[in-house]
Amino acid sequence: MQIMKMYMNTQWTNAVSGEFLSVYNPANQEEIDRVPRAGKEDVELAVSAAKQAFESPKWQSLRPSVRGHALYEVACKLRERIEEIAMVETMDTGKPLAQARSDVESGARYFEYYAGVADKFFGETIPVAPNIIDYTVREPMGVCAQIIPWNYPLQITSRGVAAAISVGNTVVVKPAEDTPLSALKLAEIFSEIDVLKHALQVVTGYGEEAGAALVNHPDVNHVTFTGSAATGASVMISAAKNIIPVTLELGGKSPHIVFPDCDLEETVSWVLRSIIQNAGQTCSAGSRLLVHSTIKDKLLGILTEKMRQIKIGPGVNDSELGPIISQKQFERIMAMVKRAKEEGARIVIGGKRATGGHLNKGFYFEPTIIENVSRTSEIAQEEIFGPVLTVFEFETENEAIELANGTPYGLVTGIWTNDISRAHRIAGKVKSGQVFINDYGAAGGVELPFGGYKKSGIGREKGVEALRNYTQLKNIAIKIKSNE
Ligand code: TXE
Repeated sequence: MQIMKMYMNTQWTNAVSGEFLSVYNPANQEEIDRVPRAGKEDVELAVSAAKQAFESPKWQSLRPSVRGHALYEVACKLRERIEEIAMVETMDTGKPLAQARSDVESGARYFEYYAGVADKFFGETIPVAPNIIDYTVREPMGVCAQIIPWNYPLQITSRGVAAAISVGNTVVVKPAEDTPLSALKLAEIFSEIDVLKHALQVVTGYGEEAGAALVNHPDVNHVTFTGSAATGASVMISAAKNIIPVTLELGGKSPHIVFPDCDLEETVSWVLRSIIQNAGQTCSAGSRLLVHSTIKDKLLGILTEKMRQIKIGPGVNDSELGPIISQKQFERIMAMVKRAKEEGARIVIGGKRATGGHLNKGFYFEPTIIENVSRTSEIAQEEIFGPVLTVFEFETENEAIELANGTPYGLVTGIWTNDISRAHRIAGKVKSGQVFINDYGAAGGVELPFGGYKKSGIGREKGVEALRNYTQLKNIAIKIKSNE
């Protein structure tokens, strides 16, 4: 067990109160580390350091290409330390090591990508009148606060931090209390790079304490939040009081829509992967299977067989399905499945805690398929955040679209058909921020804008689109005097 410090103003510090919070390995519930339990005073120091860093003449006079080059150095250092940081992420989140490695690589990709756009996100000239030259410039917001969840800590921290810094902001990160370690590893990397060492502050602590203090701080100019819709709403209320913009990436209830003319093997493999990955604790998890009645039984037969073979266990053991992050989250999944059963749902496979040997030390949930549920029931409507797939059958294209759109969320949709006209028709009608046709993920796609319709969020992250969040537009008009 290690006692860690947090990072602000280039220093490693304890909380002003001297208090700590414990960090547990979800695979066995053992305490692995303690990190400072930051409160309002610590947030005050972190925001003040970020503001000072932003306003410093050194930061203000940096060429964008120099910032970009420094971000590229972060990417290189993440890749150099991939094994070490992946292990930290696995111990902290419980996720399989292969997934954690892929998360570190994605983190590196974000830094590499935003390193490249640092000097390529520019304004426009606007034709107004012959004697007016009008142009726009994109200026950084200032101090950006980023509240990170526990499901993809390093990836989500990297995507926000890299984008915000690439266009000249400085950042205060508040990682989730369950998983603060990889953000501190990232801070270690920043501390080694002269150009960037003042630009990032990492404050560890609880959401209601450090998180709330951060999003309410009057010197914060933008908030990025990834987490639950309920907390997202409260973050938005805080931001409203200071009239600052928010980017919210919230939950989902994303559907796969499967037609009889799909490539069945390929479809099954992605449906499985999108609900098993990270034990279903993924905002874009494909948690609803909408399948045409004529292939439902065949598809469920293959899927169930594949689910039976999933290797469940601690992430360090090369498993495919790791533990649920915490007892609280595990109980939430159990309770939702129980309520579904009470309402008459049929459990096709799973539906309970996975036990036996070392599994008893963590909270593991069996890969689960549920059917025969009402379209308005909780399990059909609400994010479950576990490896639980709910199945619905449809007859017509319109019914599939209605089902797909029939939840409060709208993050991702997967469409599986070889009829390209049908795929395009549906892509145009589903209310979701991202649509995959005969795929689900587009190879990670740091380049692609990502975000939700409806309660899945506000704004877009990833890609060049994200840079709109982190800049404000200034319009400048110059009158040209006539020489007559
Ligand atoms: O989320 P919270 P929880 C969903 C998923 C999950 C549910 C609950 O359905 O089952 O949310 O998870 C910080 N002011 N997602 O309770 O509370 C907190 O410290 C400022 C989807 O863990 O939203 C953490 O850093 N910050 C999701 C972060 O918010 C506050 C990922 C997320 O915690 C705060 C995670 C406050 N008042 C959960 N209260 C996704 N979109 O991927 C908490 N926090």
